Amino acid sequence: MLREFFRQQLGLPPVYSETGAQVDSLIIYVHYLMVALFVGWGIFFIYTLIRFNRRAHPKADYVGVRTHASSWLEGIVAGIEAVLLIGFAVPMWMHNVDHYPDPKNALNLKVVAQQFNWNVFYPGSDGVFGKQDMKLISNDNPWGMDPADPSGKDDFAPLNNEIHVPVDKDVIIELTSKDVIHSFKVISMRVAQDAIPGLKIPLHFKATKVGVYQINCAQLCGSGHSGMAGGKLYVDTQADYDKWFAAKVKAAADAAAAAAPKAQADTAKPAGGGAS
Ligand SMILES: [Cu+2]
Repeated sequence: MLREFFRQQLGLPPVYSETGAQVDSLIIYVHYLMVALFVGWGIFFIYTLIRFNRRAHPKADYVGVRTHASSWLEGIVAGIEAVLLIGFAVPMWMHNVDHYPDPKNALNLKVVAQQFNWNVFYPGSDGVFGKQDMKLISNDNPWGMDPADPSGKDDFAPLNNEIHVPVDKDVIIELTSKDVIHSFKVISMRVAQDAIPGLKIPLHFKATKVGVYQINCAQLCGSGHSGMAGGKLYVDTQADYDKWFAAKVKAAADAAAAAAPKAQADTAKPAGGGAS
C-alpha cells in the first residue's frame, strides 16, 4: 500500500515490461530513504532551533557536540545506501546482464537513429540480416545492403519511426546512430540506451501488455530533437504481429520482383552508349 502511494506521489508512469518493475522498486526504495532523511533532518533542525536558541545560550559554545551520536547516524545512513547499491542496484543490473535473452528465441532488430527519426530494420522471414558494407552506400542504396547476400533478399526496407513486436516475447535491439548521439527511450518499458555513432549497443526488453507506446529521444540531438518523440512501439498479439509481418515480407518480395526485370534490363544495355 505504501508502495502504491509512493508510485502515485512520484508520478511513475505505468510499467509494461518484465524488468521495468525492478527499476521502479529501486526508485521507490531510494525515495523511502530520502523521505526518512528529510523527516530526520527536519526534526533535528527544529530541535536545534529550540535547544540552542540565543536566549538560552547568549554565548556560543566553541566545543560543540560531545557525543558520537551524529557519527553513528552518518554511519547508519551510509550503511543503508550501501544496502541499496549492493543489495538492489547491482543485483538488478547483474540479473539483466546474466539473463540476457537467447537471440535464437528472441526477435532481433536493428535500430539506427538519425536526425530526426528512427530507422528500424527487420531480418525478414529467415531471421538473418543481409550483409551491409559502407563501400556499397549510394543514393540508390543508402544502407549499403549487399545485393549478393541471399539472407538480405527477404529483409524489408527500414521502417520509419515504427517498431512492431509481439507481446510476451524477448526483443533484442542492436542500437546505433547515423550521425550524432541519440538515446532510445521507451518509458513504459523502462528502457533507455544511448545510440552512439560507430558503436552497436544491444538492449533488450519483454513487453507484457498489448498497446502503442511512445519512443523518445533522451539526448538533445539537434533542432528536430523533440520530433523523435514521434516514434511508436506497437506491442501486438502474436497473431496480429504474424499477420503484419507476413504482409511486410510479401510487400518486400513483390517490390524486389518488380525491381528485378528493370535491373536485368539495365545490365543488358550495352556499355558506352552501344554499338550498331
Ligand atoms: Cu535524437
